[in-house]
Amino acid sequence: PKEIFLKDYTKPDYYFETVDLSFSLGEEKTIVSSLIKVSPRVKGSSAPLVLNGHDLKLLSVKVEGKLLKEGDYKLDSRHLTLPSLPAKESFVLEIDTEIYPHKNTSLDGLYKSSGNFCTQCEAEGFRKITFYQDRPDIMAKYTCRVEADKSLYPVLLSNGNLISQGDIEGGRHFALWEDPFKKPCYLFALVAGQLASRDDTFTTRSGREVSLKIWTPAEDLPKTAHAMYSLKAAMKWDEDVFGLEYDLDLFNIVAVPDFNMGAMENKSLNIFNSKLVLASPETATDADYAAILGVIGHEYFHNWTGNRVTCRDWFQLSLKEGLTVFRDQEFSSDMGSRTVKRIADVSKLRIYQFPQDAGPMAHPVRPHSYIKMDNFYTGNIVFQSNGAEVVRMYKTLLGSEGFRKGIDLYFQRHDEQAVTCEDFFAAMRDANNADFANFLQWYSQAGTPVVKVASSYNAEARTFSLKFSQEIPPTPGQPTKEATFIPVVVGLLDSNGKDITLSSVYHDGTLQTISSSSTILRVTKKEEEFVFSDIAERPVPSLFRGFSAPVRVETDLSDDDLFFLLAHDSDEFNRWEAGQVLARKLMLNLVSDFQQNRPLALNPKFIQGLGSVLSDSTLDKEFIAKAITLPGEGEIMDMMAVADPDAVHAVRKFVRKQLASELKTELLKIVENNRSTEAYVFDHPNMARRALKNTALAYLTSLEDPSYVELALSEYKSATNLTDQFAALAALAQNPGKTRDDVLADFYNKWQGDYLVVNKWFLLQSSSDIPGNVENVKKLLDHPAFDLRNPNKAILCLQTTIIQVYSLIGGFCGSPVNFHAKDGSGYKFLGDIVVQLDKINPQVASRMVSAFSRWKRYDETRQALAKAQLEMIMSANGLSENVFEIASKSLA
Ligand code: BAL
Ligand code: ZN
Repeated sequence: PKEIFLKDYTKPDYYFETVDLSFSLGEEKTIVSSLIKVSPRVKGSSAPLVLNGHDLKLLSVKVEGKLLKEGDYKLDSRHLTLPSLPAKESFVLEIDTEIYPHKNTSLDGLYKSSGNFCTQCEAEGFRKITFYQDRPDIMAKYTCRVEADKSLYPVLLSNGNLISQGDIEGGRHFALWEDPFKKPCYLFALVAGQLASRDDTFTTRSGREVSLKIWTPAEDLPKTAHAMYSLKAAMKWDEDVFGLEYDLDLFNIVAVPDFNMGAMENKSLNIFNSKLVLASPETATDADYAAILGVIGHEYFHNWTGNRVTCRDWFQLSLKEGLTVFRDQEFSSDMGSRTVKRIADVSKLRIYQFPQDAGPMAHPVRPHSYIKMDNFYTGNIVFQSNGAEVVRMYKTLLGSEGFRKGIDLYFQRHDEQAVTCEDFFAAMRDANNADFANFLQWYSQAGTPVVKVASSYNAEARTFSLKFSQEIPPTPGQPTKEATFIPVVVGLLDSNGKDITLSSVYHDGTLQTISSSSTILRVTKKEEEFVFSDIAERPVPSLFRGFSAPVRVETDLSDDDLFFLLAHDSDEFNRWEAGQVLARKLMLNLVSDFQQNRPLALNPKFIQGLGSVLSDSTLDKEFIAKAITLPGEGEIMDMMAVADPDAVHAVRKFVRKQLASELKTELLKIVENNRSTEAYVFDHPNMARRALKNTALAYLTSLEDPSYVELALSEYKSATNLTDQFAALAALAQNPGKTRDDVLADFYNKWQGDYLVVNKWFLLQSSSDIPGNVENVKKLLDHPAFDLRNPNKAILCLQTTIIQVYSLIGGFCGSPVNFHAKDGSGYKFLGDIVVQLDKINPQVASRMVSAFSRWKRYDETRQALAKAQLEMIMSANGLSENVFEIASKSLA
């Protein structure tokens, strides 16, 4: 496989001005005709035109209407090369290809999902549809004619506006679509099938009436109300916050059961994995509702950040994704609780991004090279969170107004262009005349910076000093790193826990006056000091408020300081953070006790600290739920020199049970006081109430006390929505035994007709930490609702395959104690699955194989077992480039 480098980027020799596509969809084959107006970048160019193409049968090529003979072009398994072309300002190229969507299980290009045709072209799927310059800097205006059997595919959709439609002979019909905006081919989309729509309208602030349609199978339409609400909220929010209006008269969303990603932002025809569209109180949880809001927003926001202005090349992916993830985070924050959303996003960063940045797949926000671009889409929903943090730092440094000025200039300069991360940086800088020092390092250096902070108070001089040192650990191909620009938002607490009004800070020979309770320190060097003056007593510093930079922080704060911050910090995020730092320290110490066979004992001050948060009625309920949730096992393992899944698991379980036992009276009160028999409402107060109640219930049930098990069973039975019902099920499923088995069986019986709910049932079991769970997961593979093992069924009925692979296999890898089982059973299970799955869907297989990537973090026995599986995978016949890249880099 060939590695592609950013440094090798060259402009295309030919541009495409217009593209007229025509699809004749059929059961056995589909004919794709394209007519492209081509113009050389340099007049009179004699460069060959190289087109990408994969799994295509070429039927014919014409240039200026003249049919080319076999010797007139070169065809290999990945390219069609036209060596001699007319020396004209522009010419017409026509290509006919034949493709087989019903056999396409990669879900990349044109494929069938539950009997309907649909497409996924990002990053490089368009080359599986027709020969094309499949790169984002080729932006053209498209028309698309779709023709199909009318009874099988009554709905025919593509990008832009519907120009005409009608019946043709043989029971077929057609629709002609025209997209007035230039776009790269990765934003092309086509859908054909038996679909019904929920219809609504949105009037933009300049008075354009936009028709909104959400397409699903007719029986699912009642479950699209929340998606429609989310879309309209997103449209309004983008106008209010960024002044960005929708630019066409029609916006379509289609939900399909088989989709590699969460969703896709194709121009005016977003395609979604159905789990991110369909919701009803009985079949979706609060988390699903929140995810739908965020992802509908995300894809809609791409219309400007991604579609109107796109990436010059795939190395710039963060230009659109980092920015759009940031925008969807802000949208969700404004629709709910800002602190809780920030906590959730930072947790994801710690669970997914930081470990990746410390492993063999570490890459900068803008990578230098890749083998398979798909491998940068590292989660089916969550990805590019580092890129979003970089965008957030611009906002932190510039403030909301300055950030908005930068965004305005970005669109003023680059509308309908394909640009780079530097272009975004330059717009932010120029609009604000800002000094961003060495900020650009964030784009080119991999790895998570480690920032150490030492504090000292000088009572005589009434000064308080903060000394920072930063270091970025080595990553593959980058042994040494430069300092980067780290914005540190700081406040100082007095002995009453109140913010001190800061008056001035001395740094680098200059004295800066301030008059506020928090300030931003610009840390740009490997080591530097900031000294606050006029500080009457030793303060407790609150550092990196709101998580102002995506770094790992090590401070000299004592446990007492951290308990003080947990109790008093005016920055709610940092209250949570103080509790997490304490929990991590405490758990790491207990891990060492466990490893040395010392008895485990939980610090009573920690119990007391969390107890006070638990009973503080002034706090937001969802915040309390987050604050009493312990850091995950992965986070603790991430801090160890040699990760020990068994010890970490035992310790986390121990701490949870201790907390539950000591705080049971308060926890029980919480469960009792936060029930509701009212109809389900998706709003922050109700979600917060449910989150707190269900967190408390899980704690209590972990005690395995019959009265609490009874309580959870009664919550399960009396629940009026899936959030409460599923939470009670999950609480009960913690403890192996008959109650667990019975309640899981009951849940399946109730929901077997709804594949999205069944999916959650799979995930709950596969990610379970009950001992020896690999055997249960193997049994689930043979469950009638799961069919990866049967390749024929997998192809015919992808619906129950790809979504469930994420749940069943991905879920299993998310349970450290079972995936890393010392006998190697978890590794063997995954190794076998990856080889099978790679033949069906390489993109999903490569996401699964990533679970092996940090094998060197474990003890020698586990290392040997994991390495053997990676080697077995590498030796498999016909390995995809996707899996090859991850497996080979992991072994390197
Ligand atoms: N552009 C890939 C899908 C997404 O950003 O949601
Ligand atoms: Zn996106």
